[in-house]
Amino acid sequence: MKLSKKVVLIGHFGVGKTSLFRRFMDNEFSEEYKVTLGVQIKKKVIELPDGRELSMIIWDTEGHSNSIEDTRKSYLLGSHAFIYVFDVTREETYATLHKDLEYLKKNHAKVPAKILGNKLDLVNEKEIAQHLTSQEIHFDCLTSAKTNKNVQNFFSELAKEITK
Ligand SMILES: Nc1nc2c(ncn2[C@@H]2O[C@H](COP(=O)(O)OP(=O)(O)O)[C@@H](O)[C@H]2O)c(=O)[nH]1
Ligand SMILES: [Mg+2]
Repeated sequence: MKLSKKVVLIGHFGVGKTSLFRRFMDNEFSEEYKVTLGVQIKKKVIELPDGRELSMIIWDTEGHSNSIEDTRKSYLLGSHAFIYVFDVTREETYATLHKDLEYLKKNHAKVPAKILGNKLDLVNEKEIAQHLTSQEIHFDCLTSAKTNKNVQNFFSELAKEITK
């Protein structure tokens, strides 16, 4: 049977959702900022360590400026995982993290949400990790869509987790 999972990128505008999407899908990156309108959806077939094939259907949503509740409900429905992306250089992009996670838990209780701090290339990793921890921002991974740091690894781990 063909394995297929829907994974949705969410988070504030400009945090790098589309860049992570492009990096993962096509190994490309651009400095140019083009706002995503609505959603773009692409499939990538990856091979799991046990030899099975997984179709990861990634939804790159336009994001929000205020709260996850502004995201269209239909984007979130039927997901197997959420990737909540924030920008490590912009505090306002993780200020609503706790509230947004609560919303997801309440409305999509069974769907795992991964927290990803992006634009790691712009900061010192150790310092930012300490800062986030002191702010009680718990993250699963820190990435750079620009340098590709931790991106492929993050998606591989996620693929394993949602197919266990
Ligand atoms: N330095 C750096 N810039 C990034 C990174 N990821 C995205 N950007 C830049 O941040 C801006 C917003 O990125 P985008 O992917 O469109 O964000 P989105 O609105 O969340 O989809 C663009 O100018 C990107 O080039 C990163 O890891 N490092
Ligand atoms: Mg985008």
